[in-house]
Amino acid sequence: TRIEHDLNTVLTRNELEIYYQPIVNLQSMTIEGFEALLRWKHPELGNIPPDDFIGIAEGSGIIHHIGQWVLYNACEQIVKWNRLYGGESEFFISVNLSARQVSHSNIIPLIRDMLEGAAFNPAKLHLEVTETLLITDQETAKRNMAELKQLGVQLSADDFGKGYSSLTYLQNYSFNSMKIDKEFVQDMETGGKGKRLVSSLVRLARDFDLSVIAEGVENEQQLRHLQTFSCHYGQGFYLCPPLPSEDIDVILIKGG
Ligand code: G
Ligand code: G
Ligand code: MN
Ligand code: NA
Repeated sequence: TRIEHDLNTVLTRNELEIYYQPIVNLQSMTIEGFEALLRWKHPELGNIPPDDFIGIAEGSGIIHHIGQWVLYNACEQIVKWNRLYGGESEFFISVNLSARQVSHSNIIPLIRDMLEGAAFNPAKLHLEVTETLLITDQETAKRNMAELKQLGVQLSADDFGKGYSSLTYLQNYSFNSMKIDKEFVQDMETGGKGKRLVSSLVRLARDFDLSVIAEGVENEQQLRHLQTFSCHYGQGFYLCPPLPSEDIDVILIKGG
């Protein structure tokens, strides 16, 4: 296909861009970190969302090159923001890893080299993984996750609750944080059990000593509910959409 073909030159043609979405502390309402979200600006097809090409990139193996590119660029960006606006507490950067990346033999040296080269505080690198991806090659994934943890980076359970066997998943991998999937956050309004589901997830996270991030916060009411549940962090269009780095600069210059 066209996408498959053009993916091969996406890096040499410099067509990828990282958008950054602030992750906000819901108590202080200040930005503490950012999620890096990949965007492909195709010269003819326009913006291609990651869901339309990540899977294909995994199939062809080019995901490893793309993943390395995201990691290096996102970390370079956060080092810059920390130097300019970080103050005493540094911002963290949260990067998505796909299945193929987590179970690839190269992931450990890749991240180790990146951390050393950038003189980057490993605890400020959060790696987001989804449970569906870890069931494909469990043994390697498990070993690599343990080694990543040894490097001092933080592991985040992305889209939590969407798959199955979520509780085994929390037991098998030593996550530092849980991201509550946006579907649950959106369901809080529809009445029924939506609110109770989210408050249970927040409590579950706390019981496992995980920090908890609610995704897809789209309005004031959702924000209030999450604050009532003492959810640590929020992320979503109501707080701030994913933006190009120049736009984040403007926000940080104004003081968040
Ligand atoms: O930004 P958006 O909602 O369109 O992202 C869609 C999906 O693409 C999300 O599930 C996200 O995890 C994934 N994604 C975004 N950026 C990256 C990336 O750099 N690497 C990988 N593997 N997935 C990404
Ligand atoms: O799957 P993952 O959680 O990694 O990806 C996050 C996705 O959610 C990104 O594609 C991002 O663009 C999208 N996103 C961020 N904020 C909101 C929001 O408030 N509502 C919705 N529907 N999507 C959001
Ligand atoms: Mn994510
Ligand atoms: Na994801």
